[in-house]
Amino acid sequence: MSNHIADMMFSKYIFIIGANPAVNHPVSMVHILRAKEAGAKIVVVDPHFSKTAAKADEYHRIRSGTDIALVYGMLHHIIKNDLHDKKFLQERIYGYEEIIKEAMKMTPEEASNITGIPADTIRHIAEDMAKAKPASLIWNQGLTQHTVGTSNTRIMPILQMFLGNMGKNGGGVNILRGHDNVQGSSDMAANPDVLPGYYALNEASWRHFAKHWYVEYEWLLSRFKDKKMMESSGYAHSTWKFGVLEPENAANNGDTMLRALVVIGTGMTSVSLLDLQKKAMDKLELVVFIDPYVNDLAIYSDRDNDLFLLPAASQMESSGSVAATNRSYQWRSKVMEPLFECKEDQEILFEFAKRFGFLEEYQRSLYEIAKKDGRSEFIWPEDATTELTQSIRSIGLQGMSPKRLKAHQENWHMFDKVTLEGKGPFKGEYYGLPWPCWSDKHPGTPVFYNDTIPVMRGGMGFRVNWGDTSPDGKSMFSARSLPSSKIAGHPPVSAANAESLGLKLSAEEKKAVEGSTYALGFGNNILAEKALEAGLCPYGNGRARAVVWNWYDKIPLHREPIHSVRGDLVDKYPNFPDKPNHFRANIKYRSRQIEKDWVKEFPINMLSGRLVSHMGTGTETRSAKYLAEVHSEMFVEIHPDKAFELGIKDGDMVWVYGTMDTRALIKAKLSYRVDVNSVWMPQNFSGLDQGQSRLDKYPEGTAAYAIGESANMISSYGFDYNTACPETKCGLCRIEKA
Ligand SMILES: Nc1nc2c(c(=O)[nH]1)N[C@H]1C(S)=C(S)[C@@H](COP(=O)(O)OP(=O)(O)OC[C@H]3O[C@@H](n4cnc5c(=O)[nH]c(N)nc54)[C@H](O)[C@@H]3O)O[C@H]1N2
Ligand SMILES: Nc1nc2c(c(=O)[nH]1)N[C@H]1C(S)=C(S)[C@@H](COP(=O)(O)OP(=O)(O)OC[C@H]3O[C@@H](n4cnc5c(=O)[nH]c(N)nc54)[C@H](O)[C@@H]3O)O[C@H]1N2
Ligand SMILES: [Mo]
Repeated sequence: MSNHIADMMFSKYIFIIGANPAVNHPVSMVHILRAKEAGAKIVVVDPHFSKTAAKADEYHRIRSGTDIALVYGMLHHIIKNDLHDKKFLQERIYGYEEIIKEAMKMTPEEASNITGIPADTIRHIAEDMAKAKPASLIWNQGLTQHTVGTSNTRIMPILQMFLGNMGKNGGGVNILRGHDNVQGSSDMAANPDVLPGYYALNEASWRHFAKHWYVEYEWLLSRFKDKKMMESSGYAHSTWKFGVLEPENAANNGDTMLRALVVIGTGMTSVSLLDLQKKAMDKLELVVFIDPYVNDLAIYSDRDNDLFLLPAASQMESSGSVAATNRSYQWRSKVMEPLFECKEDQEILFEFAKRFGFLEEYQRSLYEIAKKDGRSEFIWPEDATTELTQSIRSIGLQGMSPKRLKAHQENWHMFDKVTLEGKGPFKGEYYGLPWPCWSDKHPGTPVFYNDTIPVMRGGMGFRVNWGDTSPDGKSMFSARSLPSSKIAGHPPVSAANAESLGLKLSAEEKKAVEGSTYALGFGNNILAEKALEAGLCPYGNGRARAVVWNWYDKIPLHREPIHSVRGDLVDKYPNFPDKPNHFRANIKYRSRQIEKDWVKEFPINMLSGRLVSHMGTGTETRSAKYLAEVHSEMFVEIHPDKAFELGIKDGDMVWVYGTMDTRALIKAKLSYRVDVNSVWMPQNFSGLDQGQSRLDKYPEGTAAYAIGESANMISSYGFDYNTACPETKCGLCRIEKA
């Protein structure tokens, strides 16, 4: 999220595309509605008439998976009418000319053909948004769960850059994050292709963390089969099953098949192709679930041994730092001690490390941090927070500390609710020190990429992360400077360039930072602090890349979903070529798309989303009596015309057939919220396996109060080309009365 939620008070126009905050982010929705009361226009683009759409000034129905075509259609009109911010593009963006070329190809008429939104409406949205200054853009899972998910998340900031809406209050790209602390878990590297803080999987990063963890690099290396595996992405949440079921993938995994699975903090039935997941689980030698509840996937298992449920403490029974959707870190206090035999997650992991024989190395940094403080025992979670804030410098967590975070938590009343600015002793700080927070004096950064304020007020340009020049020899530095410095665009600060950037280091300081960069420091924060003193942002002042030269799609391109309801467009806008070794699995794209005429056999587009009373898989909320009562049954929304055609009445049970030889038994709910070619269902149910109840698989006394078919039993095959996020926001199905 580039801005923050209350910052929408400054917006004149809020474009919500692929998000439904009225249901999924009710608190954010309050801010959006306040902005509306203050005069902002709310526009929703969604294939489903959502509750957010019901509160909007305008709602436009889009065919799912076609948002890129919509944005190019809008850009076509914006560029033709000279409504784009040329100065912003020229000074701060690399490769925008390529976007212009592509936009000129996508007339609003062609965009209309692809998206289903009338061409005049596309022109009207484009014009209104361009003229509203500033406009905010909100998205969420409606954009990410597609083969083109990453391209979606690139085209939206590109739109905002063309409109000059980045780096401004009331503008920006505002991705409403999912779970509590999902921002924190991605900062901590819940992703298999990075180290914490998004450090690349390479030797320099491993050596950096080896220092902060007080272990030898060689010891870390010895934990892997070889250096290549140490520097390769792991299996993803969505691809591990292929590492069990498809022997060909062993070649991507150090020549072995997966043999064990440990699940900690995910419900699992949330991942597409649930049937394959179940088959993979039953083939493993060992399966462990670490969860406060009976994990949803566990009850799908037919195995009768080597499956363990380890009871984890809940968030109420643990404490620590968590990151909010706007990059603010907050301290969370324990409400109660863990009940019965459950243990906090870290205690379970410590027990694992002990049995694996590396507890001493695992905890060493905690003891070292305690030692520096004159203690012989470490304090959890304070010392762990110190470790992570000191080591994660790439995104600037080093200015945070348990002390600072706790002080913010204890003084909520001292912060402005709209601007996040502190008062009294917190004057000059922003609530939760939204990263980057470069030093213990830095205030945090409430709005990304604002280069019109000094760095010590949260100013910065774009990060310089891909070298100083592009392959075609263009500078990757901004043409502008921050008001705190005369130097325009510049590289990330390092020991090697400190002097040329005007940083003043004593001989002693030079020695202390030798060979280091702002991101690879250890033991001191000299480079970042000297950069701040010189008015510079430690990570450089660069240009955003509209062209990503090292990716298959160098600019975002519309590609039809693998299972497209518009079969007539799949050759004109083909999906990606198949991708070998994608998070260790060989993944099909185009070959699957042309395997057959999918839409002939499965003529209905399948959408899924969420219910306000349930969370994720529903594991937790369907185990809460009152919430289970609010929505107690799985359902599928079908347009009345389609239902009539299929002989289905409201409340009938129907079989929904997916494209992977699976089906689900679900209650039909007739609704105009979907168009005639689409159905919508919540993702929050599981416990029913293609018509068969799994209730008897719960250990005694633990069964959920409500169960239902999982949408992911019938979701289609398809994964984002960069992240492997499952394509659960479109896909095809066929419906028959049961
Ligand atoms: N009550 C509740 N709140 C939650 C959750 C929950 O399960 N329950 N889950 C949390 C989590 S983990 C997350 S990530 C967030 C998710 O929050 P959201 O992303 O808001 O959730 P969804 O309802 O899955 O999807 C949002 C909208 O995208 C639309 N959509 C689908 N396909 C497309 C498309 O191709 N283009 C466009 N423009 N729109 C499309 C859907 O119709 C839907 O209305 O919610 C969080 N909050
Ligand atoms: N069809 C379809 N599928 C989807 C989506 C969709 O829109 N449509 N959305 C996707 C998205 S965005 C998401 S985020 C996923 C949601 O997917 P999940 O993250 O899989 O869903 P949750 O049910 O929230 O799972 C959290 C699990 O962690 C457990 N848990 C809670 N607190 C703790 C704790 O402190 N420690 C431990 N160890 N465990 C804990 C809970 O009991 C639960 O089992 O679903 C994805 N799948
Ligand atoms: Mo999510």
